[in-house]
Amino acid sequence: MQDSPRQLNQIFLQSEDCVNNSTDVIYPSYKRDEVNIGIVHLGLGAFHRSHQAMYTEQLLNLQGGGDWGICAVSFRNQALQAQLNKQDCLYTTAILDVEDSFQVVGAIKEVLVVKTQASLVLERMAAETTKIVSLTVTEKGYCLNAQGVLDETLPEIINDLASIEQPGSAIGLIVAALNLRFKKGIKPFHVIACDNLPENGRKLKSAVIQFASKISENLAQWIDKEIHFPNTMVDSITPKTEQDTVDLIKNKLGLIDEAPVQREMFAQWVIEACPNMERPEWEKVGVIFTPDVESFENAKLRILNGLHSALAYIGLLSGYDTVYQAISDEKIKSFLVALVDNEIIPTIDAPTGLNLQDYSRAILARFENPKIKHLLSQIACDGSIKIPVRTLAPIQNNIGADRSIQSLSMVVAAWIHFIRVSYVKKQAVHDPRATELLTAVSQFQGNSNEDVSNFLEIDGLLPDSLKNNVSFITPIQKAYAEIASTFKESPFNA
Ligand code: CS2
Repeated sequence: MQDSPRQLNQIFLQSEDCVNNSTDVIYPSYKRDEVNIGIVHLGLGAFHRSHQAMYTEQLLNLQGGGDWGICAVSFRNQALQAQLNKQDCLYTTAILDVEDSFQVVGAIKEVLVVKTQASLVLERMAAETTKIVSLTVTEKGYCLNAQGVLDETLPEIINDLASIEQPGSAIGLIVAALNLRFKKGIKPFHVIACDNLPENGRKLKSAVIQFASKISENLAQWIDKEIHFPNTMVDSITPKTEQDTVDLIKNKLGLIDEAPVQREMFAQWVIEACPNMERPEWEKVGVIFTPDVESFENAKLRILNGLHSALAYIGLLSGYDTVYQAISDEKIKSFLVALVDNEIIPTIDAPTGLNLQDYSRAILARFENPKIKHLLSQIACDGSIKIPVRTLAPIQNNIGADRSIQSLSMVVAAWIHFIRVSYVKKQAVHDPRATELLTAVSQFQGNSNEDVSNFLEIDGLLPDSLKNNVSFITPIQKAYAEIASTFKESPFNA
């Protein structure tokens, strides 16, 4: 460690070849200057940098370089672009476990921002050298309606359809770039969706084709025929970067990094195997390629993300701030164990060789990592999109199979309470449907049955099979009343 901290990019000045020059941290071991960009990634959140960019970095290290450098695109975050540019787009991933470890990542070669550089972004996406466009734009970035198809009433889609040369949404950018390639006779790129929604690739493909057909039917057919949109499952718990992470890197490594990321040790990436798809050989660094992504997706979305949402709403109502605090409450932990064993696992067809009970226990243990300060409020956002996938889908399966939905109903009821409490306390609700959710709870009269029924009638919130379905609504009403009367605002701590 140095006496006075060094800027992250200065560590390479001493060594022309970017070789390891410290034992405390892994540095890029390839000639970074010789790496060309082959991937454009849309959505420069912490998760991309802690996950897909890390896998790509490991491959670059293993193969001594290659043309799979990343152009990472943020939609709006000019501050992050400035920070990363200052350090030659290098950043540190802090892996927080019993023993912390650190890796300086060089895979991102360029950072662009759609808001200020839309034409450069399109140019990069349309370049022949770009073979892959990947995305982490969160569930709402797919612009889908409750049926999982492109929602053409969304303002960003209306805008992009009206001016396709100046797109602002991920779907608009993909179609505009493909249109340019199509017209110039350039082979298309393939698209890898990396967000937490079931059949992410398939849904994105149909949204892209639906959008493209409004521009040109030939373009839509070309996309349908030529482009792979593999389904994927992505996993590694990555809380937002905090000042703590910046300080940790400065104190432990003697490095000034304004834009590090933090994550847990565990990471998994499962990608649907597609024949003849030009892509990095990520399988060499542990990525699983399989025809059966669906069972991995379902297991992860319903167990990890499902338990996360349960923890978020129940934990926040109980007065906790982080996943670690909430899971340390024995009552909450026992609730989660019963929820997963009795009402989630029975709804999942396990991927071959995976024992779902062991998988769920390993996930609970991951939540118990005291070094990961994962804010429940971060997980609680966008409930109107997350709850249908994580909670309503297993509820539908259980109703169909005549199994209990008692614990899952508590999660839905806790979510409704979370919205109500946010309204009463005038706390912002981060959700694309925040206005409708807040309007619904503002009209609550204090009668649980009516309040819940009215809330669940919000247009497009529920899948058709659950609308007016007493097998669904009655247990939610009961759970809502139970939380309200027995536990007040601290349901699991009373
Ligand atoms: C979390 C996920 O914020 C959320 O909704 O459930 O971001 C979760 O941490 C990741 O999917 C873990 O891989």
